[in-house]
Amino acid sequence: MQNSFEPNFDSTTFSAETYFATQPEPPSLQDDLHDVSDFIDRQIEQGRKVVLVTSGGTTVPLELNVVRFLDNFSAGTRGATSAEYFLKQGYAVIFMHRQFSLQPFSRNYSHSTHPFLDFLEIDAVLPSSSTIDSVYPYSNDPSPSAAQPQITVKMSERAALLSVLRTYKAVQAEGTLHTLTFVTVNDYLYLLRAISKKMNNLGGKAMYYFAAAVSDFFLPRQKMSEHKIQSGKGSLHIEMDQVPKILKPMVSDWAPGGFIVSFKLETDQALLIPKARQALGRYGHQVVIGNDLHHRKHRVVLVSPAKAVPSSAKLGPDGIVTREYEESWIEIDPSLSAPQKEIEEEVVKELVARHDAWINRT
Ligand code: 9Z3
Repeated sequence: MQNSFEPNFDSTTFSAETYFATQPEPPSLQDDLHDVSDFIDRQIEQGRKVVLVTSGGTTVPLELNVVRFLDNFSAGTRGATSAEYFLKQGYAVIFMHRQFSLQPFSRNYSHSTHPFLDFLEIDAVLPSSSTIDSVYPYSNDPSPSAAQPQITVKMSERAALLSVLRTYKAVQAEGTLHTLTFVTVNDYLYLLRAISKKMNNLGGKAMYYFAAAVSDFFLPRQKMSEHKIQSGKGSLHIEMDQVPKILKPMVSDWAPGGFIVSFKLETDQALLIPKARQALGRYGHQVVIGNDLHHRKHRVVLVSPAKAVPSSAKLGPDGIVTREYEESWIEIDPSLSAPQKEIEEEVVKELVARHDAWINRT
């Protein structure tokens, strides 16, 4: 008896060209592109390496007047954390993220895990007649007897906040972080194409770090209902098309000069290496980082083509050499958590070393 759900697939696949020829350009694209182009030109003048970090999940709207949508799992932790470490390594960062997902620096004070109101205190010099109401008045118009409140940061939070704030201000002063947002998978694809083509002017100094969780399926505009899908007629059947595999045009057309790192997310760890190899074999980019959902904060695997084709390389039946791949695991002690230790620090260090070696390759 079949005990697991096996979806049915047909072979309808949109090529990237068909996708862009049939799906509408987001209204904000040209403005976004104008700003990001200025940023890239400035980095070229200053000779900096630039990394495009994508982060957060894409949505797939089910209606034109959207009420319902499918979403992809991602809080944006991987992308936002990695962006900070790339900045630390001297890169300029284009941070392309899902609207309202985590962002570099402010991610340390997320409203759900570390709300900033909880580490602020109201200190006041209390007049002897004061009541709790005069210190914490609900009104903005305290009575004349009220103490003059001062807002301070709890002692236990100060050192960490100062460190985050200093780096944040330094990055702002240097102008090395540019953020822009997407919501739908369509926004994501259009932005990615436009930014990568522009970044190609950086030559080998461009790195792409695709940590966003991108939908594999979408509903073409032509098949979408204009208004909210009505209930009351039984179950809902939606047939979705496959999102084009954008790593292919990335490598061949949009960003052939860049160093490209993609992520592979699986829930079955045994699939990580085979799927990562498969992606490298298909698209020919530089690194796939395999992460499994439950251990992604402590363990990842970097898979890349072997440096030299070894003598043991096999000739396939068509005479093509079967590629050989290298894997290196990065692990941190699972008992340590942010901010003590973050795996992204090690991942970024390793990628920067590989990017430099790749720039200097003969
Ligand atoms: C990832 O695998 C990211 O590491 C996570 C990060 C989404 C797991 P969080 O934001 O999670 O820290 O909560 N991103 C890539 C996922 C993806 O869509 N990969 C595609 C695939 O696996 C290909 S690039 O097929």
